[in-house]
Amino acid sequence: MTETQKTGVIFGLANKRSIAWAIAQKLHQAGWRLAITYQNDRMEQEARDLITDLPGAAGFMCDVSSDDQIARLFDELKTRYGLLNGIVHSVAFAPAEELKGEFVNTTREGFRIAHDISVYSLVAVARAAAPLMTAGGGIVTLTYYGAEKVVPKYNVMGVAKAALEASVRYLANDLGPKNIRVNAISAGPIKTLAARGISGLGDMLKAHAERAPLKRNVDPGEVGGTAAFLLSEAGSGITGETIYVDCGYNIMGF
Ligand code: NAD
Ligand code: 0WE
Repeated sequence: MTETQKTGVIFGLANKRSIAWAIAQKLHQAGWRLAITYQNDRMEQEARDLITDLPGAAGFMCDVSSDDQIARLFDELKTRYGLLNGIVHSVAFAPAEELKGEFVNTTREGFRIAHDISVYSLVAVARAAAPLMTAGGGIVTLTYYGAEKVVPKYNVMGVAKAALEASVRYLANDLGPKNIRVNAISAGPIKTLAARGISGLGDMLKAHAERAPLKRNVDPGEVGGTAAFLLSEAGSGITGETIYVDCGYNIMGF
């Protein structure tokens, strides 16, 4: 197994509800060797307890707002693994105040932070990873419908996700010649840490389940399965895309 085993790096594990964790489990089941990153020492214990459950997986700290930490992480990954086949970017952040009132009140600093953490980090990670992806590979990020239609209170995150989806296309063009594919998964709403603070999330989940063709909400395992598909040979012809894993919600006009 070892000589054909693929190695992947997953950014954005906070707890067992994280989409990153659902993706880690599916990739692990598919035979991948995993490096999993968490943001800081506050998240370390919970992340490490989970990572221990996946034999062969290793945990690393990386705050993606720091060029230094990204450089050090990839130095370490290069020493440890040499070659990388897949990257999962499951990171987003905007200051809490920005997800409360109206978008028109977005501050300069809130706009900057949202784009730095949620968008630029993908570009930085892709650039650092590409030299280690010498056999080609895949990069997957997570987006949300608020990128293309107004979702009240998603505000600057919607604008950041639009920039993220555009970044996926530009990265796909740059990295395609190296046989590195870059795609986004647009997931329906899921009750994770990043969603739990949102007032009215319960109502949103209910409305989503009522309007979606599948008449239910998406399961994080379904997002994980799609990430594993995109990073597998089965996804070899797909790049620059945003794939919806939302029980069909986005296709409805009314
Ligand atoms: P989560 O809170 O479990 O994951 C978000 C992660 O981002 C956390 O692990 C957090 O530590 C990390 N993060 C934030 N700032 C960081 C930084 N500076 N450096 C490194 N890591 C940082 O929540 P989630 O719902 O699993 O979110 C994962 C991704 O999925 C995000 O991009 C989110 O926008 C996207 N998404 C979520 C939903 C949803 O409804 N939950 C729907 C569609 C897309
Ligand atoms: O991308 C997200 C959430 C991203 C997020 C969440 C938080 C909460 C805590 C980014 N930054 C922060 N900052 C914090 O301080 N989702 C797709 C989930 C989500 O968030 C919403 C949603 C949905 C869905 C916010 C408003 C409306 C809907």
